[in-house]
Formats: sequence, structure tokens, C-alpha cells
Amino acid sequence: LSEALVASLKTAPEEFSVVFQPQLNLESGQVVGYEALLRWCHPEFGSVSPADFVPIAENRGHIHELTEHLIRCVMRDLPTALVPGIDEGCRVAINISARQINDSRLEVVLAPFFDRLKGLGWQPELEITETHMMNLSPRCLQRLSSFRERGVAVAIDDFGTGYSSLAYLHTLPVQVLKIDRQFTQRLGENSRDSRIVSAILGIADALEMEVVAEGIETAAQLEKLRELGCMRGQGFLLGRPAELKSLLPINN
Ligand code: G
Ligand code: G
Ligand code: MN
Ligand code: NA
Repeated sequence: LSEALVASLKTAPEEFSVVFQPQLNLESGQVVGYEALLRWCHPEFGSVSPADFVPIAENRGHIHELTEHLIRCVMRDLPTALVPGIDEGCRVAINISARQINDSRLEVVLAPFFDRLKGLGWQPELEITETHMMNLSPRCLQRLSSFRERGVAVAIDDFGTGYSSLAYLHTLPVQVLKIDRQFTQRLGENSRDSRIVSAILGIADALEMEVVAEGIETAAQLEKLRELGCMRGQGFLLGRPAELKSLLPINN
């Protein structure tokens, strides 16, 4: 698979595509953002999960190339999606791996994404998993802070699965906590799980961060999240990752 990835990146980049999963305001039902996710369809191996090929790309030194390709796809698709006056302020999030943040080339890789989105009136967002976020060097944190100063949102992905220190969390240049789907998916089974989600919402509130609940699959989970006051959500119930043109028009 490793050799196939390197070969495809070089000779068949069109095998890599991007899908978008909507994020909704849970009160109004409005789309407030999208997470862009990579897909790879290999002629022989078929569809390969990014959970499998992203680590390979990291190890082989090709992760920036993948992100650059993703960004090109996003920029190609987005302008056609924009509904002026309605979608302004919507976010588009991309996932960034740990090794990328350690690399000073990241700024150059992301610059077109930041500039183009802002030109369109959308806000760029970067998702970094909690585990990675907690291990960033001061220099990497400085890099993230400089992105934030340029109007980029930073989100902690899979929140609740790592080992965040609450004392440390408030020093991070982070604006959004994405509650890992394991918490969402247990909602309603017993009151303890509701209290855990409630506690995460409380932490976010105290830190003045926004929350997105991931992995909403059932109406019962959605209802529970609304009851707990969670403002934003994402999941198969609200929208599966899909090509942007099949998701549109979004808010009208
Ligand atoms: O979309 P799916 O559930 O198959 O994604 C599996 C994992 O791959 C998720 O953890 C997701 O964050 C990650 N992923 C998807 N696209 C990208 C990408 O462009 N870059 C990185 N680093 N990870 C991605
Ligand atoms: O790790 P990260 O949160 O970036 O992973 C995103 C992945 O989660 C996407 O690949 C997407 O396919 C998957 N995903 C999104 N919504 C749901 C959901 O409701 N249920 C499950 N099981 N997976 C989801
Ligand atoms: Mn993510
Ligand atoms: Na996640």
C-alpha cells in the first residue's frame, strides 16, 4: 500500500478526492460549516480509508502533498457552493496531522487555503487531535497562535479521548472542542453519559470555547444534545460526508 500511495500521488493524483460533511447549528438547523475529508480510490485496492493512508503518507514524507491536493480540491469546489450573504462566516475545517505542525513548511502549504477562503467570506479551521495537541512544542503552539491571529479557527478533534490537562487547555490557542463520537453515541443509555457530555460543555463554557458534538446518528442523541445546550453538531443523521455539489444548495 505504501508503494501504491507514493505512485498514485505522483502519477494519478485524481484518485484522491475530497468529501464534505456539514456541521449544523442544532437549534436552527442551519449549516454553519463543513469538515473536508480525504478519500482515496485505488484502481486495484478500491477505497482506502484515510485512517490507513494518512499515516503512510506521514512516514513517507508526503503528507504535505496530500494536504495541498485536498486544498486544491476544496478551492475548486467551494466557489460554486457559495450563496452570497447566507453562507458568509461558514467554516471549512481540514484535519492536520502532528507531523505537519512540526514542519515550518506548513505555513506555505496552508497560505492559499487561508487567503482564498477569507476572500470568499468563509473562515478556515484546522482540526488537530487532542493527543497531538497536548504534545506540541512551544514553537508549534506559536505557529498555531499566529494562525489564530490571522483569523483561522483551531479545533481540538476527538476531545475526551486524550489526556488534556485542564490547566494546560486554557493556555492553548484553541477556539473549538469537538466532542468525540463515543460520548455522543452513548447518550441516552444512562444518565452518567449525559453528565459527562454536560461536564465537557461546562469546561468549554468556562474556557470560552465552542463545542461541536461529533457522530450524531440518532434523533434521540440529537434531542439529548439540544437538551444539554450543545449548539453545534455533526454526524450521519445530519449529513454524511459527500461531494459538495450533492450537498447544495445548503441554506436556502
Ligand atoms: O473520513 P474518515 O472517517 O474515513 O476518516 C478517518 C480518519 O482520517 C479521521 O480521523 C480523519 O480525521 C482522518 N482524515 C481524513 N482526511 C484527512 C486529511 O486530509 N488529513 C488528515 N491528517 N487526516 C484526515
Ligand atoms: O477523527 P475525525 O473526527 O476527523 O473523523 C472524521 C470521520 O468521522 C469521518 O471520516 C467521518 O466519516 C466519520 N463520521 C462522521 N460522522 C459520523 C457518524 O455519525 N458516525 C460515525 N460512526 N462516523 C462518523
Ligand atoms: Mn476531524
Ligand atoms: Na473526531
